[in-house]
Amino acid sequence: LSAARARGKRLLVPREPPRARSQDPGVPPLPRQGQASRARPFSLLQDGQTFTYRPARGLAVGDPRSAAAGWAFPFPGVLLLEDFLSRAEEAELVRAMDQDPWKPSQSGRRKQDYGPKVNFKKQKLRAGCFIGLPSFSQDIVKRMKAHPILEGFLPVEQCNLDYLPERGSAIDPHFDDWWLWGERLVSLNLLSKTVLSMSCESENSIQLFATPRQESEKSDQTGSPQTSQNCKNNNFIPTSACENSDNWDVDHTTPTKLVPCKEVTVAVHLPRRSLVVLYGAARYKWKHAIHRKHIEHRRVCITFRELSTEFGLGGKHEKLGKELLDIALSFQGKPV
Ligand SMILES: O=C(O)CCC(=O)C(=O)O
Repeated sequence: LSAARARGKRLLVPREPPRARSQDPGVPPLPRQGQASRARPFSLLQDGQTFTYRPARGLAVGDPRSAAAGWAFPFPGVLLLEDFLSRAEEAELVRAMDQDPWKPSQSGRRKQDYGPKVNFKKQKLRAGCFIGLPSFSQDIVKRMKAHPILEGFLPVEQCNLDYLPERGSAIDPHFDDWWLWGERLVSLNLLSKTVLSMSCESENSIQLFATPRQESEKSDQTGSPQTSQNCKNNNFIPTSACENSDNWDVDHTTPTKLVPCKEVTVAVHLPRRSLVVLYGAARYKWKHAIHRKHIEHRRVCITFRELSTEFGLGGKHEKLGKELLDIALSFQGKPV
């Protein structure tokens, strides 16, 4: 455990309670408001995928074919690493998973769980028949921890999900539990690309900024994201772009406008064999979902979750947390 985590401190962004804020979600203070708005109709409800996340810039950029074209806002809390696994590693992983039975789950999904027995409603937790994460995850966990954002990441649960278009597989917009699971949610996207759809139910507004001409022109016609070279192939160089602190030059002359959060969705394109981490605002302020229409072929997702600070050193349930971590990190598990 890192020193900060050992003290039970949040490493990345302070978690805020789910209360209303005047301005939202995760939009850092930028230039003065009240600049002239562009006189353009803005009926986002017709189009659920209005903004696309651009990993290289940490921005959600208006879809060029929608009314949001020409507008953008900073979207912190997403780390996307392309080509996290090789094709051979992907094939081997899926082969290993397919040797164990998949259980039917909600919304046309199938699942395999490696984790403690939890009753979220009653906030009860025990090891149950959990004997650890699977051996095939040991190297993956080691590799992901090499990334600065995942420093000290100790997964206590792994959930494999299997999506198929023929089953209409999807997952509705949701937050992952806040009592048990810690800040960072780490997912590997295997076998086919998909889109993680981010939405926000807050009553607040988002401040949009008019994008410079060249920013809009960078939007590719396929809707696929542009990814920073620095974030590719695990050769991570922590530049400001990768850290989501946008280097797009916004000043007080940039036109701005406020739009209701509820009308905005952000598409995070997940390439095959990529790893995505949700943390900070993207974890606590935005719900995430996979829509049926974004499952074109079989897709397998592996999500790793860490414990919340309540279960860490100095936390109320430190002893149980340690016990579960010892089990998880023995890497000798089978699905529960
Ligand atoms: O399939 C995914 O990428 C998302 C999975 C998810 O949101 C969950 O397991 O809670």
